[in-house]
Amino acid sequence: AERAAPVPRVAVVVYILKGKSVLMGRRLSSAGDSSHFTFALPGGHLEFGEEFEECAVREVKEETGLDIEKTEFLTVTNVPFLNDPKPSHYVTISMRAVLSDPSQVPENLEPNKCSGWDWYDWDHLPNPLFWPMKKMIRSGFNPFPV
Ligand code: 8DG
Ligand code: MG
Ligand code: MG
Repeated sequence: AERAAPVPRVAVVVYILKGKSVLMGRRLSSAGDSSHFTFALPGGHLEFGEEFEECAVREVKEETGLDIEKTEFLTVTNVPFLNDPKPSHYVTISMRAVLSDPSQVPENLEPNKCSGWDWYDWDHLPNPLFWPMKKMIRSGFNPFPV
């Protein structure tokens, strides 16, 4: 059943770092409707009782088949999608991680939601980026360790 009144939800997204690259795929559906086909990170909704790290590991496994480690909190952003056909609002937790085994290859396990995963050089990110990511990067955000 639909909620009586909309509320903000918590999302966890993951910058999987490999050398100077991050894993992204084109979004095909779900919230952020107006930004269909934009490049975004793996991630999803925090479940009841879950740690951010657990959610990151779970969503990455569900969406890409990849096993990650060294999962770390980076930052939190406020992400309202008020102008979407079905308005939503997320408090988005950004995490970073690396592959447990660097030879692993991502699989597109949710082809209804994503066009496929690939690695993109941080200095040559693809366009168009999902706007929450674009906004973070424009404000100087960088997921790589200094
Ligand atoms: P789930 O059922 O697996 O829990 O959800 P999902 O289908 O995987 O959710 P999602 O849309 O992938 O992620 C939840 C929300 O997180 C999304 O609607 C908006 C917010 N979000 C951001 N930035 C990003 C991003 O870069 N990638 C993804 N996937 N979601 C993001 O604010
Ligand atoms: Mg998901
Ligand atoms: Mg997702």
